[in-house]
Formats: sequence, structure tokens, C-alpha cells
Amino acid sequence: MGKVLIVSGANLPPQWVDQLIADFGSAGVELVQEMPDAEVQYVLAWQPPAGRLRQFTNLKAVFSFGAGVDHILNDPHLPKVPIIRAVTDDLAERMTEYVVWQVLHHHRRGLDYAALQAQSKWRPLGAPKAANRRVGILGYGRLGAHAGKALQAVGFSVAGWSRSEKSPEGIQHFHGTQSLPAFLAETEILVCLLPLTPETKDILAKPLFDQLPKGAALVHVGRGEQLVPDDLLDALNSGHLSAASLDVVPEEPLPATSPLWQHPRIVLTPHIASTTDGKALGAQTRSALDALETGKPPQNVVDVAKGY
Ligand code: NDP
Ligand code: OXD
Repeated sequence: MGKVLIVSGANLPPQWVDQLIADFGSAGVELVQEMPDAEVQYVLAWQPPAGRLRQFTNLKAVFSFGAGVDHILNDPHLPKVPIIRAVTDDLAERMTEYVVWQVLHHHRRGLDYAALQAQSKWRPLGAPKAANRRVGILGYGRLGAHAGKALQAVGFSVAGWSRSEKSPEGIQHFHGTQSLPAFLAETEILVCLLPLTPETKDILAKPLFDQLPKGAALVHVGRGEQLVPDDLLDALNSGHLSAASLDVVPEEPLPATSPLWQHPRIVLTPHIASTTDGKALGAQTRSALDALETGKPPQNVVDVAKGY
């Protein structure tokens, strides 16, 4: 079984890397931090520096450390080898926890009660029950569908939006740009779980916000570059949107000077909605390596033309 070289443009904490190497090892995958370029056949990539991957002349496949692959596809010199993204139950379960947490927070007016508590005010506020609240998921893929089913189980009325047609049970599904207005018109809590592509960049902006009903809330867990922060601030300040949870923002870490930090209607988390578990990714990588080394097609190969 070939070794897998870690290639990252970000500074990874040494203890964290040691744990990842141990987790991959327990799945039967030898993960290494150094080896001669000419011997590299497999890479585990996280924000690889542009041009670095093409230096591996014997490369057979690239494994993405994340579910999103924008951090790899933005390399203009990308070698033509399969790119395999992270797709594990663990990643979906963690994402679902986050989405359900934030959707319930806005559904049950968590920010309003926090403000009342800060003023020592005992004031019951109304809220519809979940069945009468529509949650719309932009990007009804692996993670979106997992979160959608959990929200449905809580009792919410759930809708999804994708590129292609789908018929999830008990969930209204929309597809394509022509159906976006109808999807948005009914959505009271919007969850963004889209991959970052040229089509989805800046999608969370005024034209989209304007199509949501007044008082709608946003839970953004896709990619930061899908959001136009000034348009969000305008929509919150005008009262058109009631609240937003942002796990991802265009510049990460978010600069201390950003007005997003102090906004009373924003919940901020530092890109932790779901984090890749070393053991789960190790097991997925092992299956993919088994397939690659026996000439079978690996699963979860990215469609580079579509961009995700
Ligand atoms: P998938 O590829 O399984 O799902 C993507 C979904 O988006 C699909 O339903 C796809 O449609 C839809 N989509 C893509 N482009 C468009 C478009 N132009 N118009 C309409 N629908 C579109 O990805 P995952 O669910 O695994 O992951 C989604 C994203 O979540 C990742 O790319 C990443 O950016 C983000 N993420 C964030 C994390 C965090 O901690 N904040 C953690 C993990 C992931 P179709 O099904 O028709 O192809
Ligand atoms: C991912 C992420 O794409 O953590 O997996 O953002």
C-alpha cells in the first residue's frame, strides 16, 4: 500500500499532525510528512500551495482533508489525477448537530431571550411550533440531506435546493436557478450548505436576501466567499433578516475589526460546524487506496468541471 504525503499550505499544529498520523496508521494507511517528490503517488491535501501538486510527477490521486475542495481546485496548475473528497458519516453527523443547534436557536428566539436576560426582563415571546416553520437548505447534498432529515425528525417543514432533480421523502425539493425564487419565498430559516464554485460565490447577497420573507434567519456553514457581509449587515439592520449564524466568513480568521463580531443579531463560530475526524478519514482513505491499487474506481471523486 502506497504512502500518503501530507501537503498543507496552512500551519498545522505538530501534536494534531501526530494524532492524524496515528489515526491513519490504525486504519492501515501510512501517512508521512516528508518524502522525495518523485516517490509521491498519493497526497492528503489541505490548502496546498498553488503549483505544489504538479511537482509530484508520479502522482496517482489527491485526497482532500475536507468535504469542500475549493482549496484544491483553485490551483491553476492542478494535475489531472482523481481528487477524492472527505465523505464520512462522522462529518455528516457533526454538521447535523451544528445545523440543528443553530436552527433551533433562531426558531426559539435564542438571541431575543439572551437580550432580555441581559436586562433582567422576564418576558415570554411567541414562536410557532416547528411544523409551522419552513427551513430551506441551499445545497441538498451529502451534508444537506443528512441535516434535512434530522430537522424533519424534529418536526420542521423542510425544503432543499440542488442543481439536479431529487425526491427526498417528505421534503419539498427544488432544483436549478429557475426554481430558486419559489424556494426562497417560503424559507424562514435558510441553511447554506453549498460548495464554493463560480456559481455560488457571493450568492448570499442582497438579491437573494430580498427574496426571503421578512424576519427570515440565515445559518451559513458552506464557504465564506459565498457571503457578502455588507449585504447581510444591511439586511439585519433594516430588520428584513432577523438573525444569522456564521460558521464561515470571507476572511478566516475574521479580523478583530469586523463589524460582524459585535452585531447583536449574529452568532459567530470559527469554522467548526463539522471537523474531519482522523479515524473516519483514515478508514475512507484506506478504502480508496484499496480501490486505486486494484484498478477499481474509487468513490467520492470530485467532478472538476462542476467544481465539487
Ligand atoms: P455535496 O457535493 O454532497 O453537496 C453539494 C450540494 O450543493 C448538492 O446538492 C449540489 O447539487 C448542490 N449545488 C452545488 N452547486 C449548486 C448550484 N450552482 N446550484 C444549486 N445547487 C448546487 O457536498 P457536501 O454536502 O458534502 O458539502 C457541502 C459543503 O459544505 C462543502 O463543499 C463545504 O464547503 C461545506 N462544509 C463546511 C464545513 C464547516 O465546518 N463549515 C464542513 C464540511 C463541509 P447536486 O446534488 O445536484 O449536485
Ligand atoms: C470541510 C471543512 O470542507 O471543514 O470539510 O470546511
